[in-house]
Amino acid sequence: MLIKTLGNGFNHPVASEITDRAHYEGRRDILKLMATGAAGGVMASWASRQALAQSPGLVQRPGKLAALSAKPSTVAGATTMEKPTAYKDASTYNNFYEFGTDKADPAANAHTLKTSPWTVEIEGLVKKPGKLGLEELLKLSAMEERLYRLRCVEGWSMVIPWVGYSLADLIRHVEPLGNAKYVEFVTLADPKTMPFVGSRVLDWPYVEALRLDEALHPLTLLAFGMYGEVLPNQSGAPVRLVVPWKYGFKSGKSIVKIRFTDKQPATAWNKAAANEYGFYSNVNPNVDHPRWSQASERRIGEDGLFAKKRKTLMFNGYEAQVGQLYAGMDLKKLF
Ligand SMILES: Nc1nc2c(c(=O)[nH]1)N[C@H]1C(S)=C(S)[C@@H](COP(=O)(O)O)O[C@H]1N2
Ligand SMILES: [Mo]
Repeated sequence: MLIKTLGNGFNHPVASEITDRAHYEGRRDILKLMATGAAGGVMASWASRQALAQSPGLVQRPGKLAALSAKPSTVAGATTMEKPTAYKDASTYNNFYEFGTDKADPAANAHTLKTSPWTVEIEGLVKKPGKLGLEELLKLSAMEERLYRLRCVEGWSMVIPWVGYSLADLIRHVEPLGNAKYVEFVTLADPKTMPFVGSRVLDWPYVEALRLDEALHPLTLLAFGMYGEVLPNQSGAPVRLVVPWKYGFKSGKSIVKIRFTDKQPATAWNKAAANEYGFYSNVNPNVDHPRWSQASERRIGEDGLFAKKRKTLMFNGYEAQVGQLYAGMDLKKLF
């Protein structure tokens, strides 16, 4: 049996299946079963997935949500021919410093994150400030699936099928004022559920920001899911940003506030080490990190530790789509 219907209306693969079937390809069979009704049709409400998301276990998957059913994106550049990273790798090797600084820490610790109820507050230079509940956010635009490369500043990369919609759809909804030039993303900092908030690694909350035109670029994704399912906590549930042409740290996880400003916001990594992490942080193989090269990268799950690395591409391979945003800028100075 592939699918077990939980009392709370949640469908998910049983544990023994998960280990073998953690790959994206495998999921398709499961979805087919669900579509034919063989698995029991009831889709979970947002709240009812809590029980599962909070159970510790590295590759336990949160499951599907009707609101997340997505069509492949038609946005230019939103799909790559590259092979998606296995779910198991993408969900157990990442950064979410609120849960620890080791790559395995977020998957091991983020089960304490409480993702429901959740609101995102819209602040600053907009016509329509206020709070948006997660359900409102989910309904704001049509969900798309996008296969994006994401490259960490540390030199590893992944290819993940995200589910969400262009952040631009939310921005247009709240109507920025003429003097809004930047968009700041403030993420959750809850010392009760996030064991490392309070450590001195970073100045909490984790804050990131984009120039308004970067935020409006159709590739900038407000993501609610990955691999056709709700985001697992360690990947930034219930809502995060994905900015594929910038280093991973620009993509804030578990966002609680979006603020429109006229001044360039101070961002967490820039405050921590301004000489290492600039405001733009576009993936640029020609600008080394002061302590290491950025010319190549290791694809998680595919290349072994000693395998030949891949060449890192300018703007992480999205130059055709986003290069224009930086016309005339000295990207060595404004790194
Ligand atoms: N709130 C928050 N968001 C965050 C981080 C973090 O520590 N806290 N780490 C960033 C970094 S450095 C990377 S590489 C990506 C990793 O995200 P992933 O789960 O998509 O791999 O999340 C980014 N977003
Ligand atoms: Mo990163």
